[in-house]
Amino acid sequence: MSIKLNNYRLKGILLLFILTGISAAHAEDGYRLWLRYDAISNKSLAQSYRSAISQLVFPARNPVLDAAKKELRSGLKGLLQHQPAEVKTATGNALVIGMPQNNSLVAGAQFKTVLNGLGTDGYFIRSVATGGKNCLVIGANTDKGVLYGVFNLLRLLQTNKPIDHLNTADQPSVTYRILDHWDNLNRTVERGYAGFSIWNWHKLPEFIDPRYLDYARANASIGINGTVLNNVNANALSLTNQYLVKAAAIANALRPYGIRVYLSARFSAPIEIGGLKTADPLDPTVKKWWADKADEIYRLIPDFGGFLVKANSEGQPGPQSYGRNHADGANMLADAVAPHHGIVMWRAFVYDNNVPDDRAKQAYNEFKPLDGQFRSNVIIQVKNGAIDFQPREPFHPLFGAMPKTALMLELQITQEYLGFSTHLVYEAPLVKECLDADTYSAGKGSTVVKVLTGKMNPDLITGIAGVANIGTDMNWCGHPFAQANWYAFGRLAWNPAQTSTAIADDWLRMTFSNSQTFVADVKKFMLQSRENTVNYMTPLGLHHIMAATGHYGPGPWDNNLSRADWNPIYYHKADANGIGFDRTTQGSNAVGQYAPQVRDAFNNLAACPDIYLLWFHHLPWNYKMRSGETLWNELVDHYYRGVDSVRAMQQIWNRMGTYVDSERFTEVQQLMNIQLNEATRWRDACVQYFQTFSNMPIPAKYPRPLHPLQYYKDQRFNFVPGTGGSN
Ligand code: BDP
Repeated sequence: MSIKLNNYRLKGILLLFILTGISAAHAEDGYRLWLRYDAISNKSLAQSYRSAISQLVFPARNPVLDAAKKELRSGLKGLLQHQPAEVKTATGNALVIGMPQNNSLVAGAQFKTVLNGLGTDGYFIRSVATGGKNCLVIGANTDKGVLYGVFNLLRLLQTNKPIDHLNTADQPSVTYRILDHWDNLNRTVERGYAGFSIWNWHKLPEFIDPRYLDYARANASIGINGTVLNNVNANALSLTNQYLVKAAAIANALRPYGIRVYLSARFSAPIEIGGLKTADPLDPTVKKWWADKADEIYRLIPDFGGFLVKANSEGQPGPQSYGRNHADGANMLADAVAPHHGIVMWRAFVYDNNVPDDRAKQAYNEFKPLDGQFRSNVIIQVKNGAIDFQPREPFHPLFGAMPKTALMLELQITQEYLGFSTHLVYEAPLVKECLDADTYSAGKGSTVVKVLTGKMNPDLITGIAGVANIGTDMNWCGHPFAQANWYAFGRLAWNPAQTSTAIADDWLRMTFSNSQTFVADVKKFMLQSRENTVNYMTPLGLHHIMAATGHYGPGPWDNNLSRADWNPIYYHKADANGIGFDRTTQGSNAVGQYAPQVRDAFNNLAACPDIYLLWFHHLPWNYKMRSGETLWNELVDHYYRGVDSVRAMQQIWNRMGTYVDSERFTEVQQLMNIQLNEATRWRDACVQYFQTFSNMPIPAKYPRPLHPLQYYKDQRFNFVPGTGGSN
């Protein structure tokens, strides 16, 4: 008896050991992102996958194909607990992967047409019966296409999709799909909320942090093919040989995953590191300096992507400092990289405190007259809205207004204005709102996405950029759900037609669980989450009312920064008569920058959507809304609704413990508590502040604010992340 008991005890200890071993190997700290590759729990499904992929034909003779093969092998091993036999020619059910030049099946006549339409990055996946066996073929014209195809197959397995009758072909809708890192050489990250920069400049070039490879894998899995390593507020030192050698080491690490490296270039670098007296773009010595610099860079990084430039904006130097315009500056750099097939991404985020005009109008005013004057390897990088990555903005009027100029969309993945990394905000709906907006620039249906994807002018290069939310935090993005924004960015850059729902669905399955209940419930609140945040921060078209310093929390009363257009009161214009920025034809006439149909829709109160109301109109507090309520009551209602929806989200999440590992479950719970507190602060601060102008009561049905207005005004937050350590 006692021997038996000991035996049980031993077995128990052994079991415990194995279990802890397993969980330690897979500590769910979020590091694995959406590439977790845990065994598929549905046994019969896993078995059917195994028998469909009993053999593998995958000749891999270069670094990109090697990377794809390695990923496939580790994915299959994890998901199916199985390694298919590798064969030269399939003799059973097989996965056959290749390009026409290295695989006779892919080279066959049946795939000619599909391959012709795939371009460089596309791929097809097709189930075919050949010689009595079933083969699943992934084919592409290039190794990169193969890489993307492999990741797509893995996604199908990870999300438990059928793979027996596949017939898909896919290719990206834009050429340049880029992450912009606002990372400084000292490893602080401007507007970064997930730790320090992942680029370890001090230890480069010798030390290649394994994170670089996982970063590359994650990006390749969603189709991202470029990364700008350094902040747009650039330090000229990043263009010195000392740092270029380090950038080259990163480029080498990322290359097998199809990712090219770009650098933000400080326009005055010829003076700062080149010893020249001027950075005038028309000066021959300056031109030569940049041409030589480009040659030097390409010697170190043969596939260097090009430059990103923030010029004459927020104190950055630029061509205007020399009486030249943006085209002069961009073209000079474009000429320097053109012989190497590089591009210049020139930002349109410009506004000038000395120009007594609505900030929302200034980018258009400066860039529109230059339409058609940029070199063909220049792409103008335009933020989704005309102010600055706000929780909600109408689309930027430059989209559609420069038909002869390549424009790329700039999005902000990092949540500078969306609650940093403590608020759960799924950004795909925000992105879609911009992509689907109709510019009417060439009649109905001239959507932003058509402009971006070259449908309006096929001669132009195309791209989408997102400001990264990545740092050294173990889970990369600070909030487990912030990973969804990195993920969704890549998926939408690849294919803007995908829905927010479909992307959330995939991400949840890959990141957490394939359980129907889990996916359905959590997806629902993800899709709602951005609207929640708009409600408790900036409802009805309000914008830029966050605390002026550090942009953390509400600060609608702030009015002490040196520039008028950095202060919240500039934007909400609340007074005894009402609230909102009059951008109508009677006001700043920012509406006049849109095509007539859009202009009229925004200009006329009867047509202006409620979501943009106070963006375009200054209205009295008792203005009667569509709902029949006064503007004041409706504003208050949005703030309260926003907070309530955070609570609703918490309630759903609290039921999800059985589907999620305890680490991430608890982490999200704790972050949601922070979000609830901060949302409540936003609500109570804003409602009471605006009440000082409206002099109208908070309707009795709502709970009273937790503290008086002065309490919120008096709060100071030191060391807010993302400000480079300056406060
Ligand atoms: C603003 C950020 C600032 C950036 C700027 C930009 O607050 O840190 O430098 O955008 O895009 O939103 O250049």
